[in-house]
Amino acid sequence: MKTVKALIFDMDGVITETSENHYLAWKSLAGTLGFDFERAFNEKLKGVSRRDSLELILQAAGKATAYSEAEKKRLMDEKNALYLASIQGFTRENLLPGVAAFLGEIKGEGMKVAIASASQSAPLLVQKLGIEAWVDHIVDPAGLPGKPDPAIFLSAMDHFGLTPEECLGVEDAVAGIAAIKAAGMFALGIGDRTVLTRADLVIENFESITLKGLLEVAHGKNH
Ligand code: B16
Ligand code: MG
Repeated sequence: MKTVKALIFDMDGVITETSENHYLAWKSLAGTLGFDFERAFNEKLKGVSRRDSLELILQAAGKATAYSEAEKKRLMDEKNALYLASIQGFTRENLLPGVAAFLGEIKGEGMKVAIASASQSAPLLVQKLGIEAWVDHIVDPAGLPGKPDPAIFLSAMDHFGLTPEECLGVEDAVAGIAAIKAAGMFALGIGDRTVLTRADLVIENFESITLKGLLEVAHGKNH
C-alpha cells in the first residue's frame, strides 16, 4: 500500500461522545409528541443524519405519515436546539481517551486530518473541543448521501488531492466502516471487534495504539 498521508475521522464515538446528548434531545422531543423513545433504539441512530433519524423515530412510533414536511422541519429544529443547548459546556475534557495525544502525533508527522461526520454541528464541536489547530478540513455533510455511502470520506480525500490508498478512515459505527471500505481505504474501528467485523483493525480507544503502530499495520496490509 502507498504511504498514508491523511487520517479521516468520524466525530461522535471517535473524537468525542455525543450520542447521549442526541438521545436525550430525541427523547425529550418524542415526549412532547406523546410517545416514548428507548435508549436501545438510539443505537440505530449512531452516525445517521438528523433527517433520517427523525424518519426512523416516527416510523418506530407508527407515525411515519403523521407530519407534513413543514412540521418535520420544525421537529428537527426543536431537537437540534435541545442538542445544541446540551453541548454548550463541552471542552477539551470531552475528548475521548488518547485523542488529543494521537492528533498531536499525526500533526507532528506532517499528515493531514479531516472530520467526516454526519453532524452539521461538527465545526462547533471542533471549536468547543479545542482541536481546531489539528484539523485541516471538516466535510460539510449537507447534500451528500449518508454512510454507508462512501461520499463523505471521498469528499475529504478529494479535498486533499489524495488517493484511497493514501487515506485511513476511523469510525465507531458499522455503516461508517462500510463507507470507509466502499471508499477503498484502510478502516480503523473504535469499539467492539465482534460488531465492527469489516474493519481492518479494531481498537478500544486511542490509548490502545500509537500512530507508528497503526501505520505499520496499515502499510503492511494489501487491500
Ligand atoms: P446533527 P457522527 C452523528 O454523528 C450522530 O451519531 C447521530 O446520532 C446524529 O444524528 C448525526 O451525527 C447528525 O447530527 O443533528 O448534529 O446534524 O457519528 O456521524 O459524527
Ligand atoms: Mg460515529
